[in-house]
Amino acid sequence: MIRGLQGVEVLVGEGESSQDWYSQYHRFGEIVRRTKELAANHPEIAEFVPSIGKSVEGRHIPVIHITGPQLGQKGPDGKKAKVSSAKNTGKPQIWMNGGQHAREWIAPAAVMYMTEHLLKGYKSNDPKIKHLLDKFEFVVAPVINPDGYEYSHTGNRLWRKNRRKNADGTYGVDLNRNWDNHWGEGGASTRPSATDYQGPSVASEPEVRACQNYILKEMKHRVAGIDFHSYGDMILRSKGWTSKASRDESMLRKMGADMRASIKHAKKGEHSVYKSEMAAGLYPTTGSTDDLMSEQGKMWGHGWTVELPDSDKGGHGFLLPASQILPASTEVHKGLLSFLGDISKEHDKRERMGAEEWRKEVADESMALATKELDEADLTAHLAALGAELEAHELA
Ligand code: 0X9
Ligand code: ZN
Repeated sequence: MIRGLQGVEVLVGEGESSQDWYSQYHRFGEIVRRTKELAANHPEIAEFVPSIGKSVEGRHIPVIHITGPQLGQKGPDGKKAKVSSAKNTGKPQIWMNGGQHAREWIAPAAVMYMTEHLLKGYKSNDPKIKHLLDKFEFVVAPVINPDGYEYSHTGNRLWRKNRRKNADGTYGVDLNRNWDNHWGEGGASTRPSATDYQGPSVASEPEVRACQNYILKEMKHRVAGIDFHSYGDMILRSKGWTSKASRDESMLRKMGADMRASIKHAKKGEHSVYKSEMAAGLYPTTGSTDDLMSEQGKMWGHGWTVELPDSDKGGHGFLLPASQILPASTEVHKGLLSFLGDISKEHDKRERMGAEEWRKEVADESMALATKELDEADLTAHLAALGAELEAHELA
């Protein structure tokens, strides 16, 4: 209970009227303004990057870097930081983004909430958050599809894609089908008018190129990432382009289950029940963010997709009422802390064992898990056959 109260204090005690800010959805400009303001109010632990690239219509896509203070401290690479900066500190980096799909308004809102909680938690000496920020550097992009997001406010509330003018006169590429991972291999449409149009070529969209370049070129110490969407209450792990399990399945499954459990326990009686599953279990897609982070990005903690809820009781689809922003954000924030706690443990283990040994252990555990499941499936099939045989015998 005390911990719960502390959370509230962090939000109310800051003079930025946080509770109010999360009582409505905001336009892109306001989200950028607030991100900048949050960074300015926490200069020792945050750095606002105004643009990692521009959208089709020319909007700048900003990110915020967040980490424990660096001045004069030795980073994990043994080098002393020359200036106080929250950017490129040498610490393991975690990417988070919202707003890849325009209409999924809860994603930018929840990402802002989590960002704010990391900053304010550090300031108020929350031990868990302090530990995480001292250890990791976060790179957060609240809205990576600003044109689509704006259009969902001004044109069509249910718009999903960006605002590219396609060759046939229709609009929009589904950004989450356009990334440089197995692009064009299925699970996406080649029809420009389709909501899941993959685009004319791989990474054809400037929004995708901006994020992809930043992740692959600027984030040299990337270890994990989460792409927030809605809706469906889901924690989606690798892989997304094929239903073949990842060689890291044992670790991923545990992380997903832990995250799910911590959301379930976020607030007694008033939580969403998330499912934890392989992304391709929902449906396989190609050209998606999560797989790019795991594969091209080689993040050992993988790329994930989280599908936020469509209400406490279900039924609003993408039109989650603004009154649900805080409940949905609070619980997913608990999930994020669990996710980061697990990443932190694995990180320590990996440092202790060495990357190669660690990788081997995770792969061995995953293999054992698969074998056990095969055995169990065999046993189930065997028992079923036996049952049928007995039944036939009885009937005879
Ligand atoms: O289809 C998507 O892009 C995501 N779902 S949504 O309803 N928000 O559109 C899920 C993507 C999951 N990841 C992969 N399949 N790779
Ligand atoms: Zn989505």
